[in-house]
Amino acid sequence: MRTHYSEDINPELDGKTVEVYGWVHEKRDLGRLKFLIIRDREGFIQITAKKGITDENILKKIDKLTRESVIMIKGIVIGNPKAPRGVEINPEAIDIINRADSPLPLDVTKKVCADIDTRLNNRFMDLRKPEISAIFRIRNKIINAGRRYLLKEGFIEINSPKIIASASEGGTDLFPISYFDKEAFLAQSPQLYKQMMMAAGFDRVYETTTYFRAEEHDTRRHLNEVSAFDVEIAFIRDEEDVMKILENLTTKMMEAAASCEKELKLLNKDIKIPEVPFERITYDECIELLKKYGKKIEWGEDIDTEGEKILGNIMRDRFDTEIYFIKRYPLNTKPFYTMPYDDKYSRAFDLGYKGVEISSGSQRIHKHKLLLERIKFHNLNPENFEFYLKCFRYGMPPHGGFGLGIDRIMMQLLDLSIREVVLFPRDRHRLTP
Ligand code: AMO
Repeated sequence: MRTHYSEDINPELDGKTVEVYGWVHEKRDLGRLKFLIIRDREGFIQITAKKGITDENILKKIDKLTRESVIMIKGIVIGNPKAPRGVEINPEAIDIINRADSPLPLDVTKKVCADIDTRLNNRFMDLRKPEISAIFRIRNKIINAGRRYLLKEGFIEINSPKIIASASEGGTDLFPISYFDKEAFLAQSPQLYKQMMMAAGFDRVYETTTYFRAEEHDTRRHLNEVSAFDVEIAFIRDEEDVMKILENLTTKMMEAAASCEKELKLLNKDIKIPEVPFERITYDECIELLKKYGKKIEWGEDIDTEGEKILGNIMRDRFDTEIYFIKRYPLNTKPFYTMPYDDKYSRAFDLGYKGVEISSGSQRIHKHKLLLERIKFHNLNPENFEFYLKCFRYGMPPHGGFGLGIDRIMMQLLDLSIREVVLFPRDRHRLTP
């Protein structure tokens, strides 16, 4: 049985017998002295074997070991100022649990140097690097912090279907699947279902969910399978009530990331915690600002990737903030369920972080007549939405919500590409591993 993780072994344990399990990270043979560096989930520990002192059988086993083999070492802790962290183990027993083949498909001892495709093709190996697993420990922390915050605020976690019969965000980005004798798709969003939960009287729901998006993008910020927090809140006054939850949720997630000192040190990153409330600018102010910086966007057009990037720089330089809301978008650019502000504008918002959209949301339409009008305006067939529209005829409270991309917030927190913060990313070219 494991008695210690590597990191827990310190000079104070001098003389104690310990049992550690892990991978052979490095092996050095200096003739009379043989060193092993064992890596486990928490870090490294040096094993030092000496001819004349260490049992001959153990020395022979060490000779046969290949890098990345899985082993057990039982031995005595020795405080030694020359060893890494001032401590090493003199082995008394070694068990080669599973010998690794060589050569290795990827060198775990090197800092990130292989290209991203080689790394992703050998992801299990890539993830053995402490600076890579650090990304996923941070990810774990921010997801947990998000959940904790939402639960504390009275949200109920739901699981909506991922096999659906009709689109929620418009029809073009759906992956069709074969579903017996029917047409079906992978869900691009829990949108319609989380809204239906408002009619069901759940008041506040969230889902840690997957979006499947058949978008043709091939960029550092888009994937075809996305993780997100999807949130919906009833009895709101307007979109500002939703934005308050989103800015608090984001801050809690960032605080959790900032608390991962060991991981951030490995990644050489600092995280700046924003102040609440976040800066808010309108879409119109946004295109005015962009125009001043030489980026022309026609009113009613989406702010493209370049525009988003420039805006991120403007917000940093002029408003001293990395995170900001853009609100009051033109109505007709937003999905059918978005509440109008007036004839021209909507109650939709996006959350930008260092020049990338990490979340979008809105107050929703809760009146059946208006919703039907907007569905028709978007050239969608109301018959396909009957199961959803029905909820609006029998007591639907005012409501709103958002989707917060977990992959997006991670990539922006750590200034990495989206493929690096997802275990097994799915993009146009990658379906395995
Ligand atoms: P939207 O489509 O803007 O809104 O998605 C919400 C958030 O999900 C993330 N995201 C993506 N991340 C990586 N790759 C993609 N292809 C991708 N698509 C989306 C982004 C984005 O801000 N139903 C609405 C949300 C709502 O109003 O509640 C929706 O899905 O971070």
